[in-house]
Parts: sequence; structure tokens; C-alpha cells
Amino acid sequence: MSHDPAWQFTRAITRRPGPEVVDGLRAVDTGAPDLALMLRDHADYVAALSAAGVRVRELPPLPGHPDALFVEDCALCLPEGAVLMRPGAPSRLGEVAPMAEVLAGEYDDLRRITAPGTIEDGDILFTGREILVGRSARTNGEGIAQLTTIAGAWGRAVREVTTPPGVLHFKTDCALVGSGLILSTARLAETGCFADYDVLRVPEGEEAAANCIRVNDRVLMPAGFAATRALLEEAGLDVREIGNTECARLDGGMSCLSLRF
Ligand code: CIR
Repeated sequence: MSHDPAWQFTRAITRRPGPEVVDGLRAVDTGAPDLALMLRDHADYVAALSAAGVRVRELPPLPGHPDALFVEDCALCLPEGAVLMRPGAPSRLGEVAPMAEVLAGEYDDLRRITAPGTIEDGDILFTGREILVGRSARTNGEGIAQLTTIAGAWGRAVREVTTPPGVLHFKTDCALVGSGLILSTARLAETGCFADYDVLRVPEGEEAAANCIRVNDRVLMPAGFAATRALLEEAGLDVREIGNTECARLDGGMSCLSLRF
């Protein structure tokens, strides 16, 4: 079964960062994020989604969960239903129940990944043709197996791929920017996982620009990556830049900040 284009959305869910965001997980500590700047960038992000024609439901900060603004990791939203994830980061497990309540109002068919499976949606790229899932420090084989069964019942194929070592999530390094068109870092493209797709390779040194999102007629990308912007524009895409310096301190980017469906 195909669902193409997989980048058309009418709704999105976001969650505002709160003061606890300074305690968010990060691979490398580059200093605490500046909450005021992060809130401004977050407001720009929500406005950009709205301008793309998406109705955004903004949730308030979730006390006790510094990473809860990265709502993407809690669920996979497909046309047939939603799958609640089971994050591999123990500190993030408590984000799922509140998201389950929200999604129960949006989906009739709501499934869930159970222990010992772990999977975070940052490791999942739905291309319309298939669901790519990167095994990573956060996503294990049991989680992928459970997702394969759930998605299979909906007529969707799951293909396991590998998140590059040292990279948080599969989608840290790639994005669907058009039908069958992927933006990818060279290190990920070289694993061969996009052999059946057209690939735009992120220019060297701009790897942090790979995590973009195509939303309807435009692509939202992190600000400050001129070569990647030029590459996307040469491909005919309408690009909008959003400040991401503070979320980047927590290894987060454009896809992480919303659930789109
Ligand atoms: C974490 O380490 O879980 C958060 N600090 C960042 C999550 C980013 N989410 C994503 O790429 N989907």
C-alpha cells in the first residue's frame, strides 16, 4: 500500500519547553540552553507550521520531563492509526502516557510498543512507500519487531536500517523532502539504505542541517546552513529557516518538535 505524498499534513502537536529543559539529555554538553531564545524559536516553529496550513495543538510544558518538547519521539502517526512508542531513554518513558491521552482524541486506532521493546520515533522515517526504522542506542530489535507486526496489520512494510554509530536517531541524519526524495548526510547515505530513492546529500560540514521537515508545500530547516539551503532550493523546494541553536544543544531539531499527521 502506498500513501504518497507522505508529507501532506493537516494537523500537528507540539509541546512548549519549560524551565526544566536545561536538564535535557545531550550527547555533548555545550552549555545549558537559553530558555528565552528557545521559546522564541519554538513560537517561530509553531507559526511556520501554521503558515504551512497545519492546525497546531500546542501542549504546555510537562513537569518532570525536560525532553518532553521533543514530542516526536512518543508516537508514530500514520494514516491508519498511531503507535505509542516506548522510549529507550528511561527518563523519557513518562512522556508517553500524557501523549496517549492527547492522541486518543485524534485516532480511533491507537497501538503501543511494550517492554522489553524500545523505540523512539526519531528513528523512524515514513516515506509513504515504507517505514524505515534505524536500530540505535534508543531503538532495539524487539521494538522494531513489534512495530513490524502492528504496521503489517495496516498493510505497511517496515524495513530495518542502521542509525550511524554516535548519531542519536536515524532522522538526525535524514529527512523526506519530496516524494521519493531524501535529504541525507553522506555518512548515512553511504550505508546504502536509500538505494531506491533519489538522494540530496547534505554538504560536508552541514550535517546538522539534515534534520528538516517537508510540510505541505515547504521545507522547514534549521537556520544557518547556506549550502544545504541552496541544495534544497536548486531542487525546486520552498525553504523556510527556523532558529534551532538551543534545541541543537539537546540534539533536537525540526522533526523532533512536532507530531504531524
Ligand atoms: C533526547 O536525547 O532524547 C533529546 N534530548 C533529544 C531528542 C531528539 N528527538 C528526535 O530526534 N526525534
